[in-house]
Amino acid sequence: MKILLTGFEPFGGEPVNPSQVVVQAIGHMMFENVNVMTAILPVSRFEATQALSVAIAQFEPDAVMMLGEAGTRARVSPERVAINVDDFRIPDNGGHQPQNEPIVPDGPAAYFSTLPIQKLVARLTAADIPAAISNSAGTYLCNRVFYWVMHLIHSQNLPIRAGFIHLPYLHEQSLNKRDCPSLARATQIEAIRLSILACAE
Ligand code: PCA
Repeated sequence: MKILLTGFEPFGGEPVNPSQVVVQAIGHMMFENVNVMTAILPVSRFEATQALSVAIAQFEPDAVMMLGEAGTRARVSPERVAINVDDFRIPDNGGHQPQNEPIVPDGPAAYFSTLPIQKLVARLTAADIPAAISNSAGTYLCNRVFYWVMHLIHSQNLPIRAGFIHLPYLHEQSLNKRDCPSLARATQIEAIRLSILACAE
């Protein structure tokens, strides 16, 4: 089985992005029966979706697991749904800040994740890793790439399962913030290793 695993570069003034750290660590691991390909996406509206389209065309994966940072979350959060709206709270790294614009004009309002999100939460929880399904991926880059990939799969009828998982801050990011949740680097890496194994079953 081939899985494309993606993360994002840092944004919003943060020195690192947990999704980039996790993707790079997983990229060095060996999996039995799973061929993991990785890509780090720019936090820039059109470049991010372009990079994803290229990676999917190149790798022809069986599954796409996209990761991103959600700094306010305390848990690893498989997302349930992607919605057809770009409404950026802050400009992306390319300076774009669309307000209330469709990602795909005339596209459907939303797509559900086709990753086994209940199973992922159960596996992580069983491994003592805080996890919960999230019902909103926001309206920034993460929701955008999630929607974009689901639309590509549906419109081209591709045999690919796909979804998005948000990660909390790493401890190093929360140290200078008051009462800010975070998870250890090793815990986040293990969460995604277990998620890949669960998806490959
Ligand atoms: N998180 C942002 C975009 C990049 C990232 O890692 C988001 O949640 O949309």
